[in-house]
Amino acid sequence: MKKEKSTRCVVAFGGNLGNADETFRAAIADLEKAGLEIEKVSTVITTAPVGCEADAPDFRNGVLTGFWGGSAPELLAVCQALEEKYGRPNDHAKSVSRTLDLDLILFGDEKWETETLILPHPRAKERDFVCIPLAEIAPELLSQL
Ligand code: PH2
Ligand code: MG
Ligand code: MG
Repeated sequence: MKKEKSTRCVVAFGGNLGNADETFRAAIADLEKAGLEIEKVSTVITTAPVGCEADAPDFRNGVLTGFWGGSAPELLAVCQALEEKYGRPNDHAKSVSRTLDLDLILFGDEKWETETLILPHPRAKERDFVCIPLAEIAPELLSQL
């Protein structure tokens, strides 16, 4: 059940290096330990790389919905710490293959536009690898992208 004062949010996860499904399982368990109340996790799908180097391996992608008791920047910080924990360098460019990418897509109906956080995620609605899994678990949120 949804906790009082918590915000329903969407986190997308992706990766194309190492055992991505195993990394996702571990990272989602860590998100729960950090206080994210997981509502639903989508099926993980294999997707062709978008905007990456020509020889980049296929990605595995999914999304989850959950409830978070803190702020959006606090959840972003947890996501970034987990990206590092699972082997992704901090100064990583968008186009580079990675073990784990955790992107905050929606945080309630909050709009953010800072150096480090833009919400809703600015590219999510053009990305099938976000929209297809989101349509599976929370189709009512697609219109908020
Ligand atoms: N992430 C990117 C760039 N390209 N392509 C796919 N298929 N899946 C991703 O998660 C992805 C991407 C930058 O975050
Ligand atoms: Mg991303
Ligand atoms: Mg990212």
